[in-house]
Amino acid sequence: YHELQRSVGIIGAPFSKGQPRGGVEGGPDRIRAAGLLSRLQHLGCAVKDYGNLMFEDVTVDEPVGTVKGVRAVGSANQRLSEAVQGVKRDGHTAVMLGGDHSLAIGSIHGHSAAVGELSVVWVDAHADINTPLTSYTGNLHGQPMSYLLHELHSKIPVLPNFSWIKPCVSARDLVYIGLRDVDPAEHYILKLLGVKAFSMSEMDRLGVARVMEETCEYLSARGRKPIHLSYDIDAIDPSVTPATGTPVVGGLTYREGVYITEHLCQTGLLSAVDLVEVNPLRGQTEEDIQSTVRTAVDLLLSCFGRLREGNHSLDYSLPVP
Ligand code: HAR
Ligand code: MN
Ligand code: MN
Repeated sequence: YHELQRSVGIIGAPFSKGQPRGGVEGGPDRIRAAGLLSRLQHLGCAVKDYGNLMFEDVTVDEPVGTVKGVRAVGSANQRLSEAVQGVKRDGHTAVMLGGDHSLAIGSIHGHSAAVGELSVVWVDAHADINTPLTSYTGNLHGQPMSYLLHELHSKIPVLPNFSWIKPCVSARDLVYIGLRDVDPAEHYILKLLGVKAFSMSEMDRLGVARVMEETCEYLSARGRKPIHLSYDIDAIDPSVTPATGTPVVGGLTYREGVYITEHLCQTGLLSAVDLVEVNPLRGQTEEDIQSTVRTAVDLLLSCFGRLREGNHSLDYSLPVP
């Protein structure tokens, strides 16, 4: 089992204006405080922490139609896109710690600007593919994929601070895993575009091993493009990861959640990872928060080679008495 030396560039994105609940901006620091960096280094990764992004204060940000926080989200994501491009140019696998899931706009945009065509694996209870015109809530964290897909470009109105966003993902290069709370318009879009989706029903029918086999088969049939993994912590069951803004019952077990990242790691194609929607203010107890944060760290470690069977470095040798 050859362990290649991976290098990881971490960007903190303490941003919450893609949704109404405060606290999710505390995700990056909580995840770091749980030992992410040192544990990645113990795995043999070279780690560079780019720190937390500073976002422009957008003071006047009236809703555009029903959509809230448009200017703030547009501007924050433009910054994030540039930061991700920098991390990719430095040669690292990019890790973006959110923050809410509207940040996938900048993360995927920047990733694609740096490396070209991508495969996107979106692990989430939600499809986050509402257009600004279909969203019931007006929350931008329920919409990021709609701005990124070529096929939806003609359905996206002009929005302030969004003009820099160019669609960069094809519907055929997108796979969803874990869906269980999908709005009617989102369901229509998934069917219309023929997006590959493994909802929790498929997880029940096929099991996680087949879901991951089929995911990777499907993606590799379209060429071995770099993979962008966008992992919303609410994909995991709220009994394990309760500290998140929009928990939905019936989610992935811890084991299924980790299997997904172990499997994607083995492809050797993971090129950027988002870990979003950890909200330390949404837990009822400190244990709720810790369980959520610990799971987030474990997901990231298995993206970078941690195996449940155990690991050892190439130069390990037994002590001689
Ligand atoms: N579909 C709903 C909306 O558009 C709910 C989105 C829920 N938010 C997330 N995203 N956590 O994964 O607002
Ligand atoms: Mn999401
Ligand atoms: Mn979600």
